[in-house]
This record gives sequence, structure tokens and C-alpha cells, in this order.
Amino acid sequence: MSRIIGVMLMPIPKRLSQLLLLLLLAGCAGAPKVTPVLEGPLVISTWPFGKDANDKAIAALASGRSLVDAVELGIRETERVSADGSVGLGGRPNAAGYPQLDACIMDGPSRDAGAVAGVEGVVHPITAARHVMEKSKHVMLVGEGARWFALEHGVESVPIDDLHDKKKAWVDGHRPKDVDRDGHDTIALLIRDKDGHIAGGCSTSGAGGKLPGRVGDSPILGAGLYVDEEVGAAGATGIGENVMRYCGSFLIVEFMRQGMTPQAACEEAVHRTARLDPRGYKLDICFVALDKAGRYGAAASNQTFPFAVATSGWSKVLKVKQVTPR
Ligand code: SD4
Repeated sequence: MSRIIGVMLMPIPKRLSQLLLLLLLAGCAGAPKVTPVLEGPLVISTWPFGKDANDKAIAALASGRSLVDAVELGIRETERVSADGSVGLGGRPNAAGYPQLDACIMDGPSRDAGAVAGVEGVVHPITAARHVMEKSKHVMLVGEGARWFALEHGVESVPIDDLHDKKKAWVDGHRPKDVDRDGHDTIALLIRDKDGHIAGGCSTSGAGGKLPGRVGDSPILGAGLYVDEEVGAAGATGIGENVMRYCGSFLIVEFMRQGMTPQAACEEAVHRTARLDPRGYKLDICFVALDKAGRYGAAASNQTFPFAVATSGWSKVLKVKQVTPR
């Protein structure tokens, strides 16, 4: 206090610069202090199919389920429906003609996380990721090991013996021509409860026609998803290679830590990536984010990006246009 009074008594130019310094120091001291914008819970997720997932997540919280339950139940809905061939076992196959799924989950309050990558024949990879988080001492399992662990813990599965022939044909050089190589989508779902606690999850079948064994951004913490209980959370969709080389979700959370709104932070992450990357804005990346105060935002590099937002009072699909290149 005496320091502030001392500053007030100084000549104006010196006083101004000292005040600016004090404000700057306050801004750098840990998480930003922001006024709550929403009182109740908030969920944001990628693409229009995120709306049903958001509704499930909000309903789960309303019925007293935990934050992590809400994330898992929301994303399971998208995996169950596998509606547009992009998430879950109905998702787009890899170059050898079968789906390999990626997912991760993060819990803000406990700082726990779990992930599975390149998992085959598992109906709910988000549940498998949650089991990794809660029932193993690891954070990520891949491929065969991830499937084994999921089955050990009773995650619903389908037989994968029929994949043997597809894998052998691929190895022998008989490559299918009819694989859907263009499409890709992902659900990244972020949630903040009424007390400001944060969690998130991400699930995808990845980029259509990807090489067998390819892992994208979605199960990688800091790339396809990042949750920081102090600040907020971010999630990504789009071409994973263009997200994971820049730690997109982590970057957004760090921008929010410096005081940016979720909207400004998502846009800034796109601009930063476009400035550094030889592709410029032709990145095909989109982000969603929310912060501890209950604000949300979204941005996309080079397309209109629909995303879904819900509170306990409303549930909508919204759209952002691509950022304006700098
Ligand atoms: C991936 N990011 O595996 C995912 C795919 C995706 O919109 O989100 N596409 O690269």
C-alpha cells in the first residue's frame, strides 16, 4: 500500500511509468484474475455433432456426476453414433482399410491424464483413455497394448481377427484404392463446472487414409487437448500434423495465462502457426477454448468452423469464420 501511495506522490511522467510497471508485475503474477462471466457450467466442443455430446455432458453434471464422467459420457455419445464417419469405429479407415482410434482425457483438479493411440476394435477409446488415467501408473498406451488394457478393464470391443488379412495385404504391397483419404474430424470437448473446475477430452479416428501406425494430435497432451486447472482448456481439430508441431492447445492455454480471452488466444495460436509454418494460413486447423471464468472462443485457419456450446440454460451450434490473415 505504502508503495502505491509513494507512486501516487511522484511527478506525473514518473508516476505513470511506475504505475504501468506495477500493473505489468500484477499481470505476470500467476494466473490472470478474471471476473466470472457465466455462473453455471459451460461446455464447448468441435463441430455440430458436438451439440449432442455437450447435452449429455451438461445432463451428467446436472444429475450430480463428476466432471470426468461428464467428459466421458459426452464423448461416448459421439463415438457411439460415429455419425459422419470421423469419430469411433465408424470413422474413416487408414490407408490399409481399417480404423485406428486415438483419444485422451485430462482432469484439471487432480492434474491426471490418460491417452490411447492407434487402438483397434475398441468401441469407446475415451473410456479406454480414462482407464489408463485412473487404473494405470502411465499416461499413454498405444496399439496392441492399449487394446489389451482396454479389454482387461471391460471396455466394449469388436473382434479384430478380420484385420489380419488387411494388414498382411498392406505389408505385401496390395494397397486398397478405395480408402477415404480426404476426410477428418474429431471431437474435442472442454467443460467447466459451476465452481470453475475444468476437464476435457478428445477422440478421433484421425485423418482418413493415414499410414497404419500414424498418430495425430488428438491423443497428445498439449497438441489436441490441454487442460490447466489454473487457467482454462483448449482443444483442436483439423490436420493433426499442423497442430502437434506447434503444441497448439498448450499454446492457447499459455496465451490465456498471459491474460488473453479464449477467443483472442485461439486466434493468436492460428496467427503464430501461420507465421512460422511454410504453409502460411493453409493449415486446416481449428481450435476451441474456454477459461476458468466461463468465457469461450474458437478460431480456424482457412475455413468456416462450426462448433457447439452449451450451458445449463441453452445449447447451440455456432460458427466462426476463418481468421483474417495478418
Ligand atoms: C488428426 N486432428 O488425427 C485429427 C483429425 C481431425 O478434423 O481432427 N480432423 O489429425
